[in-house]
Amino acid sequence: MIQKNKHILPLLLALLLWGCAPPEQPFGIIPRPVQTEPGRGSLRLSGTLTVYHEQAAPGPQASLSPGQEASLGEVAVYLAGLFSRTAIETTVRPLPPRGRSRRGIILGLDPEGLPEEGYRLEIGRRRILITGGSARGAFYGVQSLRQLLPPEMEAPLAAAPLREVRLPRGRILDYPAFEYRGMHLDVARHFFPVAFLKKYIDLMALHKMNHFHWHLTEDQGWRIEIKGLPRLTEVGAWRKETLVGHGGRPPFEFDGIPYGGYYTQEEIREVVAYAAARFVTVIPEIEMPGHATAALASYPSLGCTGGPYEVITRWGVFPDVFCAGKEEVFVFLEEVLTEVMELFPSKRIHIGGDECPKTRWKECPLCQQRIATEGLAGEDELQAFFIRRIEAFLRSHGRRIIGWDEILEGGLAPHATVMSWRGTQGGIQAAQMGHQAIMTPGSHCYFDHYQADPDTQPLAIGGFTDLEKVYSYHPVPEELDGHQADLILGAQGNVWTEYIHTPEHVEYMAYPRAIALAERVWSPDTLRDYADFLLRLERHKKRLDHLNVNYFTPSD
Ligand code: TNX
Repeated sequence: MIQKNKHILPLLLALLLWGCAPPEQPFGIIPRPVQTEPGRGSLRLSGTLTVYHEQAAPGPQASLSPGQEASLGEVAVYLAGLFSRTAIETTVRPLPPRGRSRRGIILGLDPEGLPEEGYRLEIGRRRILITGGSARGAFYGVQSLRQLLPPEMEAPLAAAPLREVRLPRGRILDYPAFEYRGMHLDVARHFFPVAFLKKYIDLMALHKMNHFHWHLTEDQGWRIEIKGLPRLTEVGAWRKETLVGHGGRPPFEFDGIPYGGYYTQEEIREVVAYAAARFVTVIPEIEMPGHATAALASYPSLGCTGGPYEVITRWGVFPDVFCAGKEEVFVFLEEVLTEVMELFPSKRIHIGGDECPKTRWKECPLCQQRIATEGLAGEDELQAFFIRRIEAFLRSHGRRIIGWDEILEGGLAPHATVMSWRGTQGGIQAAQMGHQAIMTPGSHCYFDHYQADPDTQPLAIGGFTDLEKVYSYHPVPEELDGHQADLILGAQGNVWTEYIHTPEHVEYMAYPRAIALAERVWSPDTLRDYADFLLRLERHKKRLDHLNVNYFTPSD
């Protein structure tokens, strides 16, 4: 009897533990891969490691010119770079013919067998094989592999470099559910340095996000150098002071401290190239016709009244907007957009279109004249006319526009993509009209909202969107199916910065909510499992710690 128990007890215990084991979390990768097949044992890497890639070696010039996507060779160099803080020495080489059985890491391509952004990752006994539908897909395979490597490898200052690394054996097949997986950052209400933008982009890439929406112009500041229009940054990039506390209603209190900054064209090229090397497309936003006071302060004749105007020092929606009756406004915007197109190779350019009060237009003889000569029904149609003209200009240069959902009012410009922010209705309407849409509803995707009890949190704009709510979001509204559902390109997290002054605070608001969204836009809905996500996130936090990310934790 006693003898028997000896064997049965551990067995029972094992069964019990197995029963209570957390839901299967193969490899712990975030976003969760489509298919995983864990193997037995591990692969040990030590000493020297060769990263092979099918394709020619990268040229001597390390940085990418705009519009050019990184090659497989460049992905191999990026991968080798992940080992730079270990004692493992890496070499990058083109794969010799019939060399697929070599030891090391092999990057290959299978454009026929995989979606463009998809990949297969196989960790075998002797080698690691990453096959992408394209270099982009291979890059995502590398990001998954990165998450299997020890988090200490991310640390800027590793105490003692690791001499060896063990990886769990197995296979992964993975590809995204949505083609647009975005994060936005408002650099106009508060300005953030290039070094931080690079970190922001790096974090996006780690979670397989692929669009950075760079909100560059606002009432409170113009942040992009336009060579032909120097006053935009001489005047428009600076405000005399900033509101203190919440801007809901007067009396307002100001800090009396001048504030501003802008990105030179050289810096913008640097950010765009940095993002391209991580397969992140940068979408610039130039706001029009509203949220444009900083531009009007620089060139007052662009407004209906002719000014004078001042760069705004508090938050909200302001009445002075670009005049829709003056030809010079379109000449100005075409000049701005021509320089913008030279800097940003993205197919889509965001032209804002949100929150444009019609107060000035109603009283402006030139706007009223435009309404008459164009046979427009009123100010809403005048806004639609404005957007349509800009859309036609950009389309004649091979670009498409994205606009906030207000661009639906008064008639949608042809080929416009709608960014649905006032709920999901704008996205639904756009898709029903045969237009593409990107979902960023305030209810689930606004990371400037509170994520915990406001009494425990730094001042925020309002709202309440916790991690679970973000994770519950599915970008395709129930109202749509078939072809209309396919027009929903994906979703984006927005970080408006009225109440966010520092990079650390941006991270606090964006993380981990951005990770929850990343999983919802990458992983199939059938794999949605919040409990499993939380378990993986807990482990993933070690990596974020080594990356020095100031993410929010519920106890804060
Ligand atoms: C609305 S979202 C705005 C922004 C504000 C944001 C604050 C959108 C198109 N317009 O100007 O910063 O709310 O949450």
